[in-house]
Amino acid sequence: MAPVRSFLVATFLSSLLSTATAHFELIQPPPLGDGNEDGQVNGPCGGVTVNLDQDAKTDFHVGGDAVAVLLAHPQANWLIRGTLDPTGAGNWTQLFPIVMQSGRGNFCEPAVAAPAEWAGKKGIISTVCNAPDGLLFQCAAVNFVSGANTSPSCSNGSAVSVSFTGDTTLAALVGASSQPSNTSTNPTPTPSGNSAAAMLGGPSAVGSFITAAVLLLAGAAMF
Ligand SMILES: *[C@@H]1O[C@H](CO)[C@@H](O)[C@H](O)[C@H]1NC(C)=O
Ligand SMILES: *[C@@H]1O[C@H](CO)[C@@H](O)[C@H](O)[C@H]1NC(C)=O
Ligand SMILES: *[C@@H]1O[C@H](CO)[C@@H](O)[C@H](O)[C@H]1NC(C)=O
Ligand SMILES: [Cu+2]
Repeated sequence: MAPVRSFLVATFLSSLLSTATAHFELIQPPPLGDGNEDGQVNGPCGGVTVNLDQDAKTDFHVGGDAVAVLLAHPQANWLIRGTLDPTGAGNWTQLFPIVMQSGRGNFCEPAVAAPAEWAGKKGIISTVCNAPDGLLFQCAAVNFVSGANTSPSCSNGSAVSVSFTGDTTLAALVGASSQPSNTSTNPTPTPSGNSAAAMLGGPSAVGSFITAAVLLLAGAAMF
């Protein structure tokens, strides 16, 4: 390996190590809490006590609205869930299939839907990150409103790729009705030429795990 190249690799690796303690941020809807990441290991809401009567709330359209996060780890799985339970203690409903993010940076899912009957009620949107250092939690207090947000303003980081995945740890954090009936076996992924984006647009998650793995290996091979 040429000296310049090994220097670049060393610089890259040390930058990885220096950010290894960072977790994630919920960007949209605006999160509860003071942004202190130390509490994030505590469920259900990152150590924040929720008070839906007093907490500042933003509107969340049950027909589809944006959930955006910033991941400081190179890879993690995401669960997006919601509840009307004013404490966040339970009754969590899964609002989007579990996905794996590869690459640090922003992930924005612009059309996360909630049950239609939640419109007109207050509740909590929560993102749970299954990261290399464990489960990490953040919550947002919202007013669920009818309709869909047709102009969500958030974007994906250029280094970020996202694909459907299975994660029994995350699946266990939502109610039985929204869990897969059988989490002991995952369907065998089959290779696919579709991009992760195309797969996220449709119901088929098959092959996304392999897609993500290939992308990771391709990234590693560059060094
Ligand atoms: C949880 O959901 C059940 C069924 O919808 C409901 O009866 C119960 O009151 C809910 N509990 C809380 C704390 O919201
Ligand atoms: C889960 O799926 C496997 C394979 O299809 C099956 O053998 C097993 O009985 C299922 N378990 C449950 C609890 O449904
Ligand atoms: C971000 O990427 C995911 C996965 O490809 C995609 O579903 C989503 O629509 C993208 N977000 C935006 C704002 O384009
Ligand atoms: Cu972390």
